[in-house]
Amino acid sequence: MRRASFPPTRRGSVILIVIWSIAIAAVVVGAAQVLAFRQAAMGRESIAKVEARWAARAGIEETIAVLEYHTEEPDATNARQLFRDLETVADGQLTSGDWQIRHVENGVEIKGPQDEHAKLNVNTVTQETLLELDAMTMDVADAIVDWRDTDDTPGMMGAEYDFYVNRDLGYEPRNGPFRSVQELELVAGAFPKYVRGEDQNLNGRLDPNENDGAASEPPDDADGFLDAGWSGVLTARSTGSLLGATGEPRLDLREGTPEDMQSRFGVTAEQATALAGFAKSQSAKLEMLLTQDLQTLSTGGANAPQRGANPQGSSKTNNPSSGRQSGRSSAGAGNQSGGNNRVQALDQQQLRRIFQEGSLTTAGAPLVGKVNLNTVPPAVLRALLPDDPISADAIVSLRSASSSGLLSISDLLGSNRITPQALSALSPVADTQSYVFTVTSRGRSAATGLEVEITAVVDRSTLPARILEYREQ
Ligand SMILES: [Ca+2]
Ligand SMILES: [Ca+2]
Ligand SMILES: [Ca+2]
Repeated sequence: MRRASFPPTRRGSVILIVIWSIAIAAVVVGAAQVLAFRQAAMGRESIAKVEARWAARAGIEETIAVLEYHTEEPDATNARQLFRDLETVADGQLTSGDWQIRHVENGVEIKGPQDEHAKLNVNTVTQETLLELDAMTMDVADAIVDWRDTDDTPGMMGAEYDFYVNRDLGYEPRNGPFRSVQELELVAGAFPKYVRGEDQNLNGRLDPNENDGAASEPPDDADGFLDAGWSGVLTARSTGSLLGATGEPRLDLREGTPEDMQSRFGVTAEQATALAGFAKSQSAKLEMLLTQDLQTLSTGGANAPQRGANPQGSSKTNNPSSGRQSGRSSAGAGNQSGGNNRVQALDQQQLRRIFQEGSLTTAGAPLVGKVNLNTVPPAVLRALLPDDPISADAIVSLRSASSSGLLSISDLLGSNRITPQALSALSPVADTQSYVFTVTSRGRSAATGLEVEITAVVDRSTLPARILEYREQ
């Protein structure tokens, strides 16, 4: 038997070719593997991102569902229920991930969305109240008012059209309402360090870069508390609502018949007629019922000047329905309010229902976003009542003493430590309802821990609730 054999040199070159082939194959396989791993990793990451994103989104949806439920089926006897229900959906889990909704109160993160009605509305806040804010100066307060007022006349130290144009800033003052708190940064002197404080991304949460001292932007004091600057106390989002505390459209005292008022407010026929008589006056405002008695108001007392601040102004006086009212009121007024019989004063329950279910609007006037007396931080309350800290503190103790919270601004009449002046100052800007919330929901993928955050500003003053702003990061 003869074994096939090659000459030594040929054998060597074959071995070399084989080794080379193996080497090349190894390189090719290796490269393919790296590519495959990279693609798989990318795939895993994008799956994780989708999981985290949908978890965050689920938190937003759950919150919207709670907000809409409370608009449709409000609990008029408990001002805290909405907030309790929001807290129960602040954490949630899906099979592929979970979410967390938090906001900051006194620098500390707590469960649930941010109530925009815990802040002052930058479109109605007075210059005096602005000056109570940290780091606010007279020139900036004036410039903020100039930015939103319709005229081109600068306040004492303010800034109007000429200021912005002369400095070639590329924009002019809006001369209309601020649309967001970010817009404040366009105002002369309102630098981001004041507007945002440490909350650089304006999500109402303390992010790692906002708590590391000078290591990264923004500068912060690394103390574990979020100082959100003016964005923590000012909002452009809060709004009023045409719906009352029971979910029915509010009854306008100028439109409703005495019979309507009797059934909605639980007042007597006599009181209803007096209310209609009071509402006839163009200068009548609902809050006058807090500080003056119905008898005085129904016999022309509404024309007396009112004490206290009135940031909305009362210049708009045209009312297209005045003809209808006078016809209606003359039908009811003949028998009672003209005579000398004193109209019975409104009791606390009646006042509460009038403030919960009634309105006294000027045609065309915008719905004012008011602070919610149940959620407004004590410091903001004191900014609204700078000369009257005793009343401010009395409001805080009154609300803490009640398990259901304050149900109407008229509940403040229950404390003799709250002065009538404080009531007059607060009544145009304070209420006991919240309609707009900023929901910052952080979703996390269960498999990889990757996080996606969604911030949505939700307005529940009408149904369906509207998303006013939506950001993802
Ligand atoms: Ca202006
Ligand atoms: Ca932040
Ligand atoms: Ca800090």
